[in-house]
Amino acid sequence: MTQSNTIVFITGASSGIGAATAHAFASQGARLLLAARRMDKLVDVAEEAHRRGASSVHCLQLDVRNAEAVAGEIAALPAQWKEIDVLVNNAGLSRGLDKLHQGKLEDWEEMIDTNIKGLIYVTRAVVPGMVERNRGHVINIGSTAGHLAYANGAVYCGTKAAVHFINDGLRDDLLGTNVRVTSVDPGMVETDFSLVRFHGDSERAEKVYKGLTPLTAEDVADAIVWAATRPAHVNIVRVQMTSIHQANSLRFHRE
Ligand code: NDP
Ligand code: 8X3
Repeated sequence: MTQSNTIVFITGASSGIGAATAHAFASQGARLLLAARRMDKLVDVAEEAHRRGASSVHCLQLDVRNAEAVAGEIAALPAQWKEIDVLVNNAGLSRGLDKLHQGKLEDWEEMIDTNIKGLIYVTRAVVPGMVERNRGHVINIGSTAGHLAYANGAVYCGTKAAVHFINDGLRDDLLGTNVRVTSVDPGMVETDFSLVRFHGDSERAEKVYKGLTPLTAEDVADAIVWAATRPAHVNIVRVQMTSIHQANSLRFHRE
């Protein structure tokens, strides 16, 4: 159970796993700091979080790719929001499904800038306060794609492999403090992920989930909240999870 004064900061909270995580922590009465670029969507998530029991909610319009904005917004948080207990580094995306020698540079750059650099910027801004207070928990959203690369996904898989090692390196860096570091690595989850990957092509996005039962955003949120609510001396290193219709990032069962 999360304490009602626990501050949970979730990046990419406007949709999918981030929004579900906000709602799951809201049901535990947490205080929520929600960040994403689309403020209108964040406001909807915040309203639902209030309905579900969040103690309070503060929304931040933030593009995690902008290092200056990340540092500035976090430094400028009102005093009552500064002591972040749980950081969920969830903001991320895939763009395109192409061979490396044929894809678009701007797609590769957007994924690297968001999934790797954005995660590092937010971590760099939030973790010093956790170390100072000697408490906190960083939960990074990795992927099965970070364990096993699939065809046409080299850069996305590479970004999630980077999250895997940044997660493990950070845990080592924080050894001797009471700050915990966890990676939650899901397989296929039905969210806007494929719609974003295919630049809004909904027909192509729907086909990704055809004939199988994917994970839901709520399934992943459940694992995130579980990891965050273990006793303070327990550090869950990694939660790797797939639906029953997926064995790893290459093998699926479709009806
Ligand atoms: P969604 O597209 O539903 O959500 C992605 C979230 O990331 C949105 O809230 C979006 O907000 C935010 N985001 C993207 N770019 C930025 C940015 N530059 N700055 C701030 N926020 C940003 O997808 P998911 O919920 O599925 O994805 C969440 C995470 O889960 C990602 O890291 C993804 O890689 C990972 N993941 C997803 C899986 C899946 O199959 N769906 C499986 C494994 C991992 P906005 O656009 O408003 O900024
Ligand atoms: C998202 C899961 O397999 O679509 O990280 O890349 S997958």
